[in-house]
Formats: sequence, C-alpha cells, structure tokens
Amino acid sequence: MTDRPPTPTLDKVHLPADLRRLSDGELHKLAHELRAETISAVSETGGHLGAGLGVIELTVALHAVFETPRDKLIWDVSHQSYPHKILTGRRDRIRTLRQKDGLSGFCKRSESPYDPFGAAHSSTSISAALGFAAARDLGGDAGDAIAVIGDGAMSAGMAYEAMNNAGHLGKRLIVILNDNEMSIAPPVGAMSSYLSRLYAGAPFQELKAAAKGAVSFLPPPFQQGAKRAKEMLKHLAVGGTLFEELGFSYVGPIDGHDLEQLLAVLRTVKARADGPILIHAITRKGKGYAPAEGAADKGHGVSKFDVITGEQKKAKSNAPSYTSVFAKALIAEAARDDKVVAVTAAMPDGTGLKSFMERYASRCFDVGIAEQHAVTFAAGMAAGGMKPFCAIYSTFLQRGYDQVVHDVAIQRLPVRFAIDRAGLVGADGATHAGAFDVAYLANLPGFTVMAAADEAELVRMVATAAAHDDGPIAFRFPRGEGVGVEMPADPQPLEIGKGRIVREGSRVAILSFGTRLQEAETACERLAGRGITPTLADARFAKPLDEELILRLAREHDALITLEEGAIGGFGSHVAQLLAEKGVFDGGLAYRSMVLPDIFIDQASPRDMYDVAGLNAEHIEQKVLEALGVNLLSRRA
Ligand SMILES: Cc1ncc(C[n+]2csc(CCOP(=O)(O)OP(=O)(O)O)c2C)c(N)n1
Repeated sequence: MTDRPPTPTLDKVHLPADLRRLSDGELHKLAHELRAETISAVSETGGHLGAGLGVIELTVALHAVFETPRDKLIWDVSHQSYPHKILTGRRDRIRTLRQKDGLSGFCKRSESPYDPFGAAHSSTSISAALGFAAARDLGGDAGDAIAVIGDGAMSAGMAYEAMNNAGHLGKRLIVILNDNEMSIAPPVGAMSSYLSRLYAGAPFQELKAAAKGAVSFLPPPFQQGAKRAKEMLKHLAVGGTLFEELGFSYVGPIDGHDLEQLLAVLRTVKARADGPILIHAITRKGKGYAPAEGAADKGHGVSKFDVITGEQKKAKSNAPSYTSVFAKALIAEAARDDKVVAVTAAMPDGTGLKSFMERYASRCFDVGIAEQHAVTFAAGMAAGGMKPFCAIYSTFLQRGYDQVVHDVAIQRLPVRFAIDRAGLVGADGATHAGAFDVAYLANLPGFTVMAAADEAELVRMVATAAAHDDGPIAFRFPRGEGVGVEMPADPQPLEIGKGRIVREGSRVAILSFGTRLQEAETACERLAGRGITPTLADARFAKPLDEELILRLAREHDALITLEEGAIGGFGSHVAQLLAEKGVFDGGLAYRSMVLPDIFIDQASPRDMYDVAGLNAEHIEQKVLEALGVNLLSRRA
C-alpha cells in the first residue's frame, strides 16, 4: 500500500452536490487533491492515467457548474473518467478499477446515474448528447447535454456526422473539445493540424471570440480583452472556424487547466447558450505527474506503478506477444514483396505496426480513429494492385462492418485483415471483447477466415494471407503472449481450408479453432487419467471449412465438440450447419459447440473471464464427459 496524500477537501465530497457548496478557492484545492487521488489509485490498479490527469480541472469545473446527473455529462471513450468516478460516489471503489467485480474502466449506465451513456469506443459522445438534447426538447429527461471529446476522437467520421446534424437542428448542446494534441499515439491528419493552427501563436480566447462576435459567450472579465482584440482585428480578414461553419458557436481556445477561466466560461455558456456551442479547451495529457507528462504516450495506459519514481511493474514474459510476432512476420513479408502495405486506425503501438512504420514509412498508414475509412482505403489499395494488411482489433473492426461487406467482400478484393485482441481481453471488459468477428466475417461469401492456435501458426497465417489474392482473408489472434513454441524458419503458406490433427485418439473428437487449443491439450491430459483419449484437431479455418476433416471426425467418433473464443454464430455454427446438411446428425452423433455464452462478460483477468464463459480446460473436460455420457445413453436406447 502506498502512502496516500491527505485529501481534506476531497474527503468532504461524496457527490457533486457537495462540491457545488464549495467556494472557487476550495475547488482549486479539490482539483489538486483529485489529481493526487487519481495518481494514487491508478498506481494500485493500472489503467488509463494520462487522459484523466488531463481533465482534472475540467471535471471539477463541469460538476461545479452543471447539475449532474440531471445535466447529462458524456465522456467520449470515457477512459478519462476516473476523476469523474471519484467525484460521483465511487471513490470508495476506485481502487477496484478494471478488476473482477470492481468498477469498470469506462462509463457505464448500470454503474452510476452519473454515467448517462456508456462508452469505450470513441467518437460517440456528440451523437449521444444530441440524442439527449432532442429527447429533452420532446418532453423526455430534462437537463443540459454536454459531450467532452478529445482531439483524437475528433478524427472519426461519427463526430462530424453528429456535428452536421447538431448544426442543422440548432438545439442547445454543449461540446467540449479536450485538445491535448495526443491520441494514444501523436494524432494524425489534417484535422489535427487544423486544431493546432486554431491556437498556434494566437492569444487565447479574446481574439477568436472577437473575430467571430462570440464575445457574449465570454465571461465579463474576458469581454474587455475581447473588445480590445476586436479593435485590433478591424482590418484583418479572419475566417470562421470549421465548427462555426457547421453551425456551432465556437468559444476558445481556453486554457483547460485554468480553473478560474473554465468556471467563468462554463457559467457564462450555461447562462447564455441557445444553440450548439463548442468550447475548445487546451489541455495536457498526463498533466501534473512528471512520469506521465514525460512518457511518449503521456501515460495513456499504464501498469501498476511506483508513485515516487513512476516505474511501472510489468510482469516478465517468457514468450513473445502475438502482436509482436504478427508485426515481425509482416515486416518479413514486406521485405519480400513491395506490394505489401499496412493500415492502422490510430493504433500503431497496439497493433505492432509502429515497427513496420519505422522500416517502411511510405507503405504504412495511420489513418486516425477511422476504422470505416481504414477498411475502404485498404479496399481501394487492393483494387489498385497492392496487398493491404488492415490491422484492426476485433472489437474496433465492428465499426467498419458495412465497409467490410460492401467495399471488400462484394467486390472480392484481397484485403488482408489482421485481427488482434480476438476473444476476451481482460481489464477493458465487455466493450473491448473480440467476440463477434468470426460470426460477422464467416457469413460473408468469398471470405477466408482463419484463427491462429499459437504464434508459429500466426506466422504461417501471415504468409498465407500475403499469398492469397483471391478475395478477402482474415486471421485472428488474441491479446497477450504466445505459447513459447518453436517458430518456423521459413514460414510456408497454409493450404486454404485445411485443418490439422494435433493428437489422434478415439470416441470423442475436439475440434478447436484458435488459441483454446492449449486448454484443450490440458483437458486431454486430464482425461487420459480417466482412460479417455480424445482426438484433438486444429481447424485453422472457419471458412472455408475443412469438410473432409470434419466429416471424418464425425464418422470415426461418438462425439464431436467444437471449441472457439467467439460468440454464438461463429465457427461451431458453421460446423453444425455442415453436419446437418450432410445428414450426420441423423446417425446420432453427439455434437457440442463451446462458444462464448450469450452475455456480455464484465472485466476480470482473461482467465477469470473464460471461467465465466466456461471455456477453460476443466470445462472442456466436463463437456467431453457429458457428451460421451449422453451419447452412450442415447445409443443404448
Ligand atoms: C473506435 C475506436 N477505435 C480505437 C479506440 C482506441 N482508443 C482509445 S483512446 C484513443 C485515443 C483517444 O484520443 P483522444 O480522444 O484525443 O483522447 P486522449 O486520450 O488524448 O484524452 C484510442 C485510439 C477506441 N477507443 N475506439
């Protein structure tokens, strides 16, 4: 346990109503203590540190000025919401963040009335806030709707779709652009440069407000300065900001760490806003904690750490991570073939493509938080003769689904999808689970869908994808470390639609798709003690299925069990469909399909989450016994 700093002001605040009784001077102290408490808590739990530290003053000011939870405060992504959680009745559980049965690392409606809208995927806040505003105006829940969105999240199309609609509707809506000039990695794109230009070298809000006549939204002390600035500007032509062109009143830029300025601006906006308003606040990610401010990612995601030194406690690993194996294999393919290109949607570190980018800068594209665009952009490159690898986490690829169907699959374009974070991911919880990709890809005509059972298989799947020009192909692999298997020196492409037998046995066959294979191995070893020796196969492909292998397993065994780290409707459903069509069930095969259950599983360690899912070795062992028992009974009858 670390020494916790004294927090006399924070101790008085259990809910935002307590905070609203404090003087502005006390709010300063509160912000100071809230920062210390956030650092102390995350040092014990790990998690998103930098983003929360960047919005400490904003969090205090927003709860001080607005009547939360009547007013709806919506944090985009909501990885910056830890300080908000501390101020909204969850301080006593803040050290359970991201753990089993603990607080979620994101905002969640079921967790608190102060979280009016759940998030974790980015760029949804303006749409949701506009929805609250529309509902309010139609007699639904009263109160203001306030979206806080980062400059990184502003790179996604949804944010513009929402602003376009908000400008048209003209409803009272408050958007705070939390501009820290960082995404997870440095932000990319023309919009990011545009935002920087909005305040580069210019005095803060007086000048812009004066230029655009938004002086009335400034608190009185700033109005004087604005009037002076207006005089200066008389003969200058100053264009409107993009936000104004979209129908928003633009206020800013303001200093997002200057509590006085924030309180004054928010109070004025609250009193005067009569349409959509965008407040542009400049903040610093990791603010107030030197190790975070000094880190390349500004403390975006950290393990547990020592508060004094900032040193993170990372567990030592024996095997390489799947992500790094993928990146290395792709670099090797790129060295062999200059048509190989790579695309990431704002995740160069998470997908491992950073190292590819360092080697082949002109062949690697970070498109911003823009999965839809990433997919169609890759499709365009494929149509143009390149071999694009689109590296996107399973959960985020969901956002690009119509693009996968309409732009890639229907046109049979050879886009290669490298799907990281397949299966349950742990601390990020249900919003980040890679549960659905097999179901949503394997139902598409012409798609090839693979899952790696270990890191050697992953390398071969990269080679397979590189060699596959006949339509789209995807391979999935989980978060975390590989198994530690020997790596092929010269990885050869796999034969499309062919699985492999891992162990030959009798009576029962386990057909695994993906990295549950290791759990199945353990189950087989335990079953051997009971005299049961299952056949174990690695399907490799969910599409096309290895029909020959599957039918043989069905023919030669009393029971067949499929196993995968995905939702209902995936690999097992395709196998069942095949068996049904071929009339195999008519002969009395005991068939079981082990998939993720039909629930959203809350955060815990991946192992604990798979326990909830019933997909660990002991569950496989049970399933084998049950399938054999049931089968024996039914065949005797
Ligand atoms: C659709 C989607 N893609 C990718 C991510 C991963 N992600 C989480 S936070 C983040 C960066 C957000 O940057 P910004 O909005 O500027 O917030 P900051 O962390 O800088 O406060 C990204 C890319 C995500 N949450 N959602």
